[in-house]
Amino acid sequence: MKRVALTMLLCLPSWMVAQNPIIRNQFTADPTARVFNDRVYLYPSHDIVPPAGQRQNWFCMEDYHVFSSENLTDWTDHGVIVSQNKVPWVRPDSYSMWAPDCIYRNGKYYFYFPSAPKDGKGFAVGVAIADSPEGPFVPEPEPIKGIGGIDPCVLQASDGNAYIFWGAGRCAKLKPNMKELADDTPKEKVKWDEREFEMYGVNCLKGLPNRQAEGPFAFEYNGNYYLTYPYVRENTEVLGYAMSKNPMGPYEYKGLIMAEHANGCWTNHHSIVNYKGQWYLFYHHNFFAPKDDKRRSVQIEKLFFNPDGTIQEVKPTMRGVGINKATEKIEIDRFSEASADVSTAYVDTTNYQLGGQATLPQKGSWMKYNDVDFSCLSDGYMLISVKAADNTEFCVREKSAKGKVIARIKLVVKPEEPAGGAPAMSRFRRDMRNQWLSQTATLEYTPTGVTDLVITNEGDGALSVDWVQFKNRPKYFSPAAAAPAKPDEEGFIRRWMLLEPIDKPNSGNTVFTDSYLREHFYREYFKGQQTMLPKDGQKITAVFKQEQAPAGFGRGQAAPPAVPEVKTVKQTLTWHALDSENFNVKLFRFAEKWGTKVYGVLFWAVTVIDCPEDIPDVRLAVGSNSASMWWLDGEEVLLLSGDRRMVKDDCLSRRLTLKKGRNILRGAVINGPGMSDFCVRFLDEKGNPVTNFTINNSK
Ligand code: FUB
Repeated sequence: MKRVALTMLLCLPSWMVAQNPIIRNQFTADPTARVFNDRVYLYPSHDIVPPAGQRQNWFCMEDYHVFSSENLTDWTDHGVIVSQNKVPWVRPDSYSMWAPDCIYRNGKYYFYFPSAPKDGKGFAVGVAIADSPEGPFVPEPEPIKGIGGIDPCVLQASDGNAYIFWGAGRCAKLKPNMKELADDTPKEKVKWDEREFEMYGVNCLKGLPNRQAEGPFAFEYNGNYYLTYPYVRENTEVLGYAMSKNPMGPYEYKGLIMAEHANGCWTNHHSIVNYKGQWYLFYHHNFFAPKDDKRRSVQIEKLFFNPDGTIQEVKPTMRGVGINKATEKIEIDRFSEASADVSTAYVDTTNYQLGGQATLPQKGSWMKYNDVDFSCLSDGYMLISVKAADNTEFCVREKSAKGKVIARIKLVVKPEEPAGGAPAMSRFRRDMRNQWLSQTATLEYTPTGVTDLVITNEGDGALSVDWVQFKNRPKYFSPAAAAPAKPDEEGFIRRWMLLEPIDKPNSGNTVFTDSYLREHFYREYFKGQQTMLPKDGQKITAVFKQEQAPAGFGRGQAAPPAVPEVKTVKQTLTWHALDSENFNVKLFRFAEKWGTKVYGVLFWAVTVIDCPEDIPDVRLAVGSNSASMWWLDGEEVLLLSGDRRMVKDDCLSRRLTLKKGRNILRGAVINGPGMSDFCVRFLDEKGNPVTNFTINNSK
């Protein structure tokens, strides 16, 4: 039984979206959010595309789903809870399951919903009851007597009573059974369009702006009752509110919660909820169907009160609420704020689900995206999807348009190649103008915790941005562990003391002849170069004479001039005790992280091999990129010259003995304008890896 329940749970559709709209698997409107059992439950109505012959160009809804979330980012669809063909009093082909509400009282969940009754015109309101917020809900056989209208909302007041409000601007007390209006509910005759109706309850919108008012949402906070509701101010709906000291009024109008939707979406409908100390406004907009305002989607914004209890107006955003992990692909065009000149457009107007892109047209344009969590990023870089027409420069900054630079990117259009000349370095091919590019950028600064990102256009051209993502670099090294290391299964030695790279420009790898290497490896760069047993974090000062690199030094450059200029170089460098994640020790990555240069450098590596007994007749087997030299206990045992790739066991030493106790293995690796790494192991007479020793260099 348990297994069945778990399987069902695992099958529930769920998704992660810390942006608006929040529900991505269907259209949703008229959201009522409630907090039950420390989760937010969302009871919206469910817009569908009308089946043939049904409610064309009108609201069309046949059932209700319930959704829930613990963090307003991860949402689960718990499926259908009530549908038109399972409610005894609802006309099964009416497609009129409009805005609902759900409340918890006396150990039960009461789901209130309007629909078209079988035996009449207009709308009635019914209730379905469940033991859990996710259902199953059992509908009452009859609608609630006395309520003619749509959009029920139940207020549980601190006076102990429950009051029901509905779209006709009425409100009445409920009986404790929550299924009937109180016996003393007043009635009045109301004229509408020359017709006279008998209305139950009181007119709570009396004296308030109320043109085409509907969708009331009433709540209590800090001794005040709030009646919030959509009405038509000019041509389409706004969300307004009124306050009172009594649940049934009279209410005094206070102002707007949200203005009209800028794109003309006619309706808005909302609820207000406090979750974990923050107030939120749930509302709807037709982002996923911009040409059809009867197909809507739920959005959320934070809502704030003024000290006097009035509500601050809320601006709709595409950002919504919820926290994005920096390592997610963040649709940054759904910004929380932007300079007035920033515009957005759908990426693909045949598929609105693909979202949008934002254009920052000029120097000074900016957009802010709040609440990005960097705690998942340690050694990171940035990927950003951008489109530009010409050379441009932009930054991702922290918190504000003047904030700390996280990454800076210059997009430089490659100039026409001069005849016969070397191609200029460039990041942006001419034919890639106005194309979407994924640009990679190193980080100048990595924020910590949750912060806001601001993209600033700092160049001369327009810039469009689609998404941004921060990625952790693959881990190449970790600090050497305290316990002695063993060679890996293949005998490779992965624990090394590595010295930050010494500046040693080489005009190319072709210069790595035996004589060149001997001259440069035996040159003294720092004291104790051939004898020291460094400690983790130990600093040394390297002072040495160095030939100046020829102007324009780089890949494919001709040999240096015959009589090079010589200068004295002084560098303060640190030793790092590291365990390599790979069998080959990636010096290039080491230099990226701890060095000032990655090309034209010389690395020193030391490791200490402790043997329980003499191990005779072993050979040191090394592969390195580019060239390297190796010494065992001060004696040169191997030179890998020429322009090499790192290949396992590329060169083997003569027979050696690893003596009982401590053996010091030292290596120097040099590179030109290319990668640099090495792999080292000992092989026995049969070519099998030697593994019966430990490596203890961190001591
Ligand atoms: O969703 C159908 C109707 O549109 C609702 O009942 C109204 O509040 C409006 O949002």
